[in-house]
Amino acid sequence: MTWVPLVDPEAEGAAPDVRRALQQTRLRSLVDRLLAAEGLQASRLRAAGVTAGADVRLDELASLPTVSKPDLWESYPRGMRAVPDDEIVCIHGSSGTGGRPTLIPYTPADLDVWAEVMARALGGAGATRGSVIHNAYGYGLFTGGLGVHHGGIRLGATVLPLSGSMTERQIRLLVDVGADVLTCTPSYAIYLGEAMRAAGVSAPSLRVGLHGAEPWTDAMRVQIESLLGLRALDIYGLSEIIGPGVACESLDSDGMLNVAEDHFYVEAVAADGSPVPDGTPGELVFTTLTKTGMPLLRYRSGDVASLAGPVEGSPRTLRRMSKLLGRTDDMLVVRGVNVYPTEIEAVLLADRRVSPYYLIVEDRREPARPELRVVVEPLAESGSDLARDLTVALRERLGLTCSLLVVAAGSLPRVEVGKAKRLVRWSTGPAPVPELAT
Ligand code: DLL
Repeated sequence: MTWVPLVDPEAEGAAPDVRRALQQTRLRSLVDRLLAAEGLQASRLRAAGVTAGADVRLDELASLPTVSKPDLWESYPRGMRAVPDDEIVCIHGSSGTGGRPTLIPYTPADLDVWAEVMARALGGAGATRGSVIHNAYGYGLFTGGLGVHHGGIRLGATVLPLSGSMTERQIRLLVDVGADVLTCTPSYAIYLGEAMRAAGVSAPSLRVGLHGAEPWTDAMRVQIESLLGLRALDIYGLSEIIGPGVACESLDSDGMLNVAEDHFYVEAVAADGSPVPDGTPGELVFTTLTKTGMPLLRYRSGDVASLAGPVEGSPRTLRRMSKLLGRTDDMLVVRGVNVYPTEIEAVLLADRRVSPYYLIVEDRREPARPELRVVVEPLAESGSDLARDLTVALRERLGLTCSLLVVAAGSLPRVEVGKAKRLVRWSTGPAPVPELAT
């Protein structure tokens, strides 16, 4: 194995006991900050008998209370802030529920941490000060675009802030500017690669891609690598914790993702909350050791992966996580947008023309072009505008274009006993309803 130089040897290459001591110190200071903020997490800590950071030990972390997404939704729109408003310098977020996004406030110190972990992620992928990063993650509330941007600049590379879409222009710049690093969702990487192939052009300068924000498989990795002629690596993150850069595969991490665990302590737990051993899939639980704007102690991410130690003999001593294996809840991530089936249901059922029989189909037959299909039955004479109106309403609520199909009343399967199945994941085999086959 050729080891890739570390961006921050002191952090990425710390001896495990040195890092653990740092994590312990940071955990105590985090608990003190949470207690001083007197919010929900302070109440939960006090209820668990914690009155000061000095009370907590890293090896007893699993006995401390957790927080989860509904707690964040409850705190909308301010978020679970632990500092006065004038210390917040920006807000990012992702889709949530009830039409409310999950909003995350950042202080300058948080942006600094974000830039640092993203710079390390890019460096682990082989990017250097001389690199040009073609950044096609969306810029905006979504953390993808600006997260990569901060990290690229911290590394001293050149960032091209393309954001998503306008593929023709993206291809032109890929060819003309000659980026060596591509950052975008895996599905967009395939889209871009296919568009380049169709246009008969290539971008030989590309060396590596950092792809994440949505589930992707090794089959997609092979496809991306062959279409774009680069090495495709996985990058993971979530807005609640910081955004991209919580963990990232490096050229030398043997297919797993190095977790920036000096800032984001990671645990993997079973459904009952008990820790699972390394190598066993569990729900990832993150503690933001250094965050100040909205620090989280033991955030249950809903993401499932397994954990492992570093590659043997590697100067990179961080613990690693596998590619994501799934989610504990039923949140769908389609083209980088998080969608809850309940959100779709809310839109459908708000329309008086729609019957309560509907089906949400997560169509992943073409992994690079995941689609959300929604099949509805009209209640009575609905007119020809129903599909169009629902598409608009869903786009407004979810930030995602779904493909709507209105079928004849009575054609969707009814369930007499047990729970109705309103969500189907379709990756192979026959259409879940015959009308979708056409
Ligand atoms: O997607 C942050 C990000 C941006 C990561 C760019 C990587 C690249 P959210 O919008 O808050 O943040 O969505 C977070 O997306 O809990 C996972 O379920 C899913 N997800 C993120 N990265 C991956 C990945 C960003 N590499 C949610 N593989 C997370 C699979 C991922 N799923």
